[in-house]
Amino acid sequence: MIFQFNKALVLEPSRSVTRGLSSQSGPPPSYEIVAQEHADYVRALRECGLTVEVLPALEEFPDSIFIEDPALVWGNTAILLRPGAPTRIGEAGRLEPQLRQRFQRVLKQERGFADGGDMLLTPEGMMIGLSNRTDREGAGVVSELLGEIGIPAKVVNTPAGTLHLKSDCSLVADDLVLCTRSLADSGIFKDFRKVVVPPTEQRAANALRLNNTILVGENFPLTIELLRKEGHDVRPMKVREIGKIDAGLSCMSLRWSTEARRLQ
Ligand code: CIR
Repeated sequence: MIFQFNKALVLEPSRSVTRGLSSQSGPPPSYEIVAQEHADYVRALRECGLTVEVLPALEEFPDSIFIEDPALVWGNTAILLRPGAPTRIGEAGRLEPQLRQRFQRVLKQERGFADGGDMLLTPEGMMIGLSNRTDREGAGVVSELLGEIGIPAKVVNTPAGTLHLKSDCSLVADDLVLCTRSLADSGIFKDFRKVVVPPTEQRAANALRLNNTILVGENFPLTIELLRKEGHDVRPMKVREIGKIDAGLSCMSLRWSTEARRLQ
């Protein structure tokens, strides 16, 4: 059930995306190439069977293209989060009216900080990674809100130096995680089978399964091969430019199924 999606919301990249937050020292991304990568991403979502709505760009928020971070969505419910980067916290307020138009129930995190990139949904519940963006108070408040919609939550540690929990892992089947070596060794996935990304392809760990297809960065051929050997349908995606501002594939959309009721 957790890989079944029929709807997605994305936000057009703003020209200010060139000033997006980055932990890297290289050149900033080009707006034009980010826009191309984003258009390819929207096409991929549609070809995976999702109805995608594209919201207009928010120029005053350089990272607003990463719409996964200010909200969580499930079935007919949305949870507005409080993103942990000072330049991003206002994104949630801008998203609120859009979510109210589309979801019957909108809950709000009122305290602490939490980014959607730190939330990994599994068939057993939500793993919430503590990181520089998600603090213990925020994780606690989000756990309570998830409890209101019947999703149990478990708070885990994100490896030091990693932006988000999902920068280092993705669930690609009910019992199979794609992750970095440090997360594989951390014990948080002891009940899952694991595909560990090669050391040269750390960023491949942020993949995205949509229905029966897994989107993976095209610059990660070894990981693509490992997943195909597991029998998965993999669609390589261009992510080099958004990678310059620490992003991957899950962060550019909010995805849900209007049919979702219970986790299992
Ligand atoms: C940021 O630092 O917030 C953005 N430059 C990247 C956010 C990526 N989000 C995600 O992986 N969920």
